[in-house]
Parts: sequence; C-alpha cells; structure tokens
Amino acid sequence: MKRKRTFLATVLAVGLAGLLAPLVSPSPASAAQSDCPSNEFCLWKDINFTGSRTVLDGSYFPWLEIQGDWNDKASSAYNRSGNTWCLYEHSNFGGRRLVFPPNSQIHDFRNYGWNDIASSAQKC
Ligand SMILES: [Ca+2]
Repeated sequence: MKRKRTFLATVLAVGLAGLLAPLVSPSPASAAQSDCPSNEFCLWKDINFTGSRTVLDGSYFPWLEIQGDWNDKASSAYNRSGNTWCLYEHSNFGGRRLVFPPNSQIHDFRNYGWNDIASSAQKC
C-alpha cells in the first residue's frame, strides 16, 4: 500500500513539474537580457537583446569603437542601473541623443530610428 502511494506521489510530482516548467522557464530574449549585470548599462548588436553584448562599465565612452567594433552597431539596450544613460549619434557625444532613464530598455532600436547609429555613450 505504501509503495503504491509513493508511486502515485511521484507521478503527481513529475506531472506538476511538467505543467509548471513552461511557466518558470525564461524566454531566450529575457535570458539574454538578464546577462546584463546589475548596476550596468548593456548594449547588444542585434534586436531583442541578442547577438554580441558589451557592458559599459564606467560612465564616459566618447568613442564606442574602443569597446571593440561597436561604432554604429547597437540595436538594443538595457539600462540595469539607477543612473540615466544617453547614447549619441556621433563620437564625442555629438548629434542626436537617445535617453535611457534608470531601469529602462529598448528591445528594438529600429522603432526609434536608432538602429546601428550609436557612436558614443555616457551617464547623463
Ligand atoms: Ca554614428
């Protein structure tokens, strides 16, 4: 009798795990987004926080190409910090500006006319 109850409990546990797994598994997009460390501002080369990622660990980036081929390449960003960050169209904070309030994100720069535009960044 005890054995049968254990078997039933196992079936129920496995069944529940199977039902809950899709609810707790992060989607690929959110998994990539969560790769951005806390208190940092992160850029991705592709939309939806995919492709190569860079962490702007600091506060002042007049030439994004110094980060490693990041000039005119960013397509999504996550500001996982309490600071406001700005991206700029040109190097040395020139041209148009795209503002990221604390804890904000843009999953597709195309929606803002900013795909592959950013050339510099800083806390602003
Ligand atoms: Ca540019």
